[in-house]
Amino acid sequence: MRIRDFLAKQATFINKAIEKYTPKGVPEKLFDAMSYSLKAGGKRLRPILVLESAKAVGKEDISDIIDIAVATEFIHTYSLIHDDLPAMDDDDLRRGKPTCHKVYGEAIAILAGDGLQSYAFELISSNQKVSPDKLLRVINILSHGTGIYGMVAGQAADILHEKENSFDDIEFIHTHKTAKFIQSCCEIGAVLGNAKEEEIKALSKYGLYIGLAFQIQDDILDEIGDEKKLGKKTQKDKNKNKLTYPSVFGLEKSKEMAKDYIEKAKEEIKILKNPEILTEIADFIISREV
Ligand code: GRG
Repeated sequence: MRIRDFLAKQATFINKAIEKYTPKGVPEKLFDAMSYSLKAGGKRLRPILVLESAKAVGKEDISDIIDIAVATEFIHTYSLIHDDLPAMDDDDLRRGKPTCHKVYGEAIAILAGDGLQSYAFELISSNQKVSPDKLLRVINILSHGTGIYGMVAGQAADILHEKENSFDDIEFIHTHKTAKFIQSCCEIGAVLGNAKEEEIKALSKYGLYIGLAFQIQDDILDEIGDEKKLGKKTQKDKNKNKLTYPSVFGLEKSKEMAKDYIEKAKEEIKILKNPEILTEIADFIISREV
């Protein structure tokens, strides 16, 4: 099966799981806003990486960790809702649909994001099948990768930076805003798959490298991507004078750099029992158009 078909099948599987784990019994408008953004589509890459990383180290039955994979998509959706707010990127369209705050207003959109974030950790800590020590490690990895040492730090740097065309700035932003979360998902899958420490390290590096390549590809798509396919406006970063790989290194060099990261990622996972799918996911990251 081609990797695109495989990923589409996995996304359908994750969508069903999202439906199952979407929190019930919350005020109606808050529920509607959370569920609107969760159902708006998306590649579901982060939960897929959790599950495929676990399988790559030999886990065969993943039925006990699906809620944990879903929790990563809840965090991702929160970050997109907040990223689209007027105070941040100020976007009207996401995944081809009006952004959460355009439909439900800013206050409810902020709360929907907050709710998804905290519920993600409630969901993980409520898992009864994985041992408590493993769950604690998962929570530590995820909060580190998405919080003030990861995604939130990167978002702050992205907003606060003064454009200097410096490699250090752009590397910090991309590593923290995007790559660390993706890295966390691969590490979490490794931990849940009972990986040895050297395998966790290999998946951690794999995650970091594909995460960096992922954001470089995002920058490239912002520059030359198709608005219809992407479901959002392009050229936004350029118009806002944001620090991106193409703005610092040019388009061709950016493509080369993304490819180099993908080669390094694939090299790292050669030691794993089943590296095939993750190898194909790595290649997909820089060939994707959405
Ligand atoms: C703490 C108030 C507050 C806000 C935080 C941290 C943050 C908001 C936003 C940063 C997250 C962000 C937008 C990073 C960019 C990463 C990126 C390329 C997102 C798009 O991911 P895809 O392509 O999206 O996986 P789909 O739609 O496929 O799920």
